[in-house]
Amino acid sequence: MRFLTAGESHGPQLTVIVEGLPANMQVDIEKLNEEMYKRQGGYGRGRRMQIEKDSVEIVSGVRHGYTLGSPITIVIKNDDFTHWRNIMGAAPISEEAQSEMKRVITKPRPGHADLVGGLKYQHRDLRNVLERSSARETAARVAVGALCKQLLQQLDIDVYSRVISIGGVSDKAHYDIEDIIQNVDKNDVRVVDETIAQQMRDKIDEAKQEGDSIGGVVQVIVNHMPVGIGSYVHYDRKLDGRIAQSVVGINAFKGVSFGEGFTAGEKLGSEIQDPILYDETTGYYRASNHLGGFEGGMSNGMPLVINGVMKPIPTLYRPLASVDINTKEPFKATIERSDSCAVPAASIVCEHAVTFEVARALLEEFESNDITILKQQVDARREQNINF
Ligand code: EPS
Repeated sequence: MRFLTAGESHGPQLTVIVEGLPANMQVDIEKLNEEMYKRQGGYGRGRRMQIEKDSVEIVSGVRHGYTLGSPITIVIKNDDFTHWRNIMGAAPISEEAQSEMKRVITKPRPGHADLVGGLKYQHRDLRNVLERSSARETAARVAVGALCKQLLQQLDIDVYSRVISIGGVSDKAHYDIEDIIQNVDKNDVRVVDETIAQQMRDKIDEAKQEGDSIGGVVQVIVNHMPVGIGSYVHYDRKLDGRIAQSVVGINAFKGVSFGEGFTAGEKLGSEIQDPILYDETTGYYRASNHLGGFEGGMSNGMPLVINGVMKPIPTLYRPLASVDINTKEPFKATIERSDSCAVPAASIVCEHAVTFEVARALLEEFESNDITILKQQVDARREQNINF
């Protein structure tokens, strides 16, 4: 399975083509849209999300609610385009109109792709860079992940996400999956504990008042994963490795870890490996899950636990020093509309990025032209975990 996204932040639409999902899989468009709306929410988002209503339109590959096995095309309209029609249109414009055109950007923002992207692609209007490097693209990645989530649900695999920390305020406690399911969607910072949620909101308000932005850590959990997805035989088939690439490919993500992650480096071997046990009805399992469900780049049957860190968004109302590319003079002041914190939304993006990679690996592992045949094979693998 593969996908390609296209679209600029203030262009007419985002488009995604997904190829490789099995045929005869039920697709629930309302549920797809629920995931899309979740990404738009979260405390600390800016005004853009009041303009957009990200609902998907499927224009190929699904008929009467079921996949055909052919490429699926999803369109997400940018409602903000009505304000940008002249600036973002595809047709050529006169030189005069070009010189009068507002919103030409020559002042790169530190931490964004602006300067390096302009230099690399020879764009002297840095808008040509930021329109694509914008996190608007993550809406398309959520649409793909939401389709894959419906596939996983039909294979009894569930994916959840939550926020672990924002601006240093943490909710690192270990919760049962049920607690996570019951609480995070009710909460605009996507944490389980409401007291911590309020501390996070205060932290976001504080940053916003100071014209600053704030980052954090998110966690994704994949439950009821069959054993042996991914492979130890080559680095580029390791499922954790693929997930790492996908997560760090999300705008502003600077790192990824699995299970106990970097703290593993501080522990003894006996403290971090998960002892193997056996139960007659469920088969092999681990006494703990320090490794986050991965051994040798393969799922070991325990829940997958993936953590991702998002840096604070670089668009600041209190800008940092930079240099105008026309005058080469220092400046300190372009104010762009922005979010002060997008960590809750990023947890949804991360959830869907992981979902895609898990689905992709499953479809590689098993014969997957048809959903029923795929299900039979996944069930057979679960049986193997008992019979082996
Ligand atoms: C973004 C800047 C803001 C965010 C945008 C990402 O957009 P605008 O410049 O239009 O105010 O709202 O995020 C989205 C549009 C989205 O859908 O998440 C940026 O520079 O990355």
